[in-house]
Amino acid sequence: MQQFDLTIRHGLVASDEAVYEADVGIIGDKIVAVERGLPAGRRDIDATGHYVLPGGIDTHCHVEQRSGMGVMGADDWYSASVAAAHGGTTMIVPFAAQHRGHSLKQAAEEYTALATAKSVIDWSYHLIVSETDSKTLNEDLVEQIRRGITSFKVYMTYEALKIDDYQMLDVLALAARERALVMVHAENNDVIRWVSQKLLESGSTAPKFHGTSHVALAEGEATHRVIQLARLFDAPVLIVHVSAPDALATIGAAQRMGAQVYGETCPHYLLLTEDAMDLPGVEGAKYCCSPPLRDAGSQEALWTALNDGVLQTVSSDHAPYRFDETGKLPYGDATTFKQAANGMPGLEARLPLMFSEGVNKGRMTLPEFVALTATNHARMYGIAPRKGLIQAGADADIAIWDPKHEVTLTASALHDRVGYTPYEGMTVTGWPRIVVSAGRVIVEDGKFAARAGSGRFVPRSTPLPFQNERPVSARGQFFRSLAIGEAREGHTSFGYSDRQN
Ligand code: DUC
Ligand code: ZN
Ligand code: ZN
Repeated sequence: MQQFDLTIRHGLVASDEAVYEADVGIIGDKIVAVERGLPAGRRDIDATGHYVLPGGIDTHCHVEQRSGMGVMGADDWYSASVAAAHGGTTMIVPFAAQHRGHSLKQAAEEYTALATAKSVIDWSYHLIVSETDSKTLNEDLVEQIRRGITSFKVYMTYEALKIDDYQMLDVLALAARERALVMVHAENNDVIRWVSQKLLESGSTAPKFHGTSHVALAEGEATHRVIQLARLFDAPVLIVHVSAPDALATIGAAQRMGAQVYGETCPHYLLLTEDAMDLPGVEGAKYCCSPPLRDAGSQEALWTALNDGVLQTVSSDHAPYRFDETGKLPYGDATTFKQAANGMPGLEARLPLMFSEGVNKGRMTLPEFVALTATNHARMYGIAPRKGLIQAGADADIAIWDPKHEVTLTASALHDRVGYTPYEGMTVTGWPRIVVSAGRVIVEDGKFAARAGSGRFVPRSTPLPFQNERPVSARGQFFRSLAIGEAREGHTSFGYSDRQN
């Protein structure tokens, strides 16, 4: 047997299904053996008392990206990937955003250049599609999908990014045809706009009114609407950052009807409540995100939805806006809830929070934790089997996890450039002692060693919903063919009737 470059021995390996004793042998960037009793490699790590976990994959984070409100985040690909690595995440998939009037192709190329130069861990990106002209959809987007960018996000709110229902139909039809996954920010724009306007007119400007304006039924309505639009084509959709029971009920009902609907939530919806937006002055702006934080009942519903499989992924939705004029407070203390940048940081703390609050508190098992933070992301977004599991043939992306290590979260101890953490002062139990990325030890006992640009682009294959594809209904077939101009009288799929479905 060839000598291993690196071995991780005497630990407990965890997958999305089981936890078991095994050693891991690595040659170059790949795992080549997972079994008991492996001989020591050139470097041998003693993982006694540790879990050996697949490195986290974060498929929803905003890195070096201008937001829908036009604000640039504080983290670039270097700082974001370094922060991710410190928390045990070994692949990030942020967003290359097309802003209106700009080319999708150019957005993708510019973003690729930034990531190539700076990321310290492996990466891909989704696209944000804000235009639906033929060049964007039929040329640029198709080209991107074929080079391995097999998912993209659309917004139903934010004036600068949102697409209307007609555009959504074009997007969903194209995604069904090209086997790409549509991620949706589902909130009813006009409800938010109307409530915000009335609140501002009445002088209600404090951060807590962000929550009032993004009322849960606005999320529920948009979630229901986009699911129905997707069902026209039997197109899969993934609802990102689900925050409330209204949306959860809609997603669950659609799943029970057999619709290919998936969902994601984030640690802040599980662990924080709307009360945080009601801190004195503008302090609450730190906690404004969209959809907003909800109440304790919503938290319980989200934990249950993770257990029941209604939601498949937990992402950070890292949105790195500083608590100053560059991000949260463009008008200082006079900033209204409508002007504060939306989102909060969370890349580095995602795994520790989910481990400490999820696994340690008995809300999920270790395999569920692995599924929700790594394996499901890999499968859902076409990264498996290369990543997301510890198995022979996979990339050697591993977090060697000390389940007893206590860390008190503070802005200064974390590695992003945001300057605050919504979890300031909270102690978590469980942190990665060593992080391995593509066979390289890049974090060891808090010390970091990897150069900017050493992460690699990972082309993604077909997302899970398109693998083992279920038969498309007569309705789906008809509207898919209508979208490509093939539904004509005399054509086999013509004559679809709602009575059939
Ligand atoms: N949507 C996101 O996905 N992230 C931050 C803010 C938002 O509206
Ligand atoms: Zn969003
Ligand atoms: Zn986001």
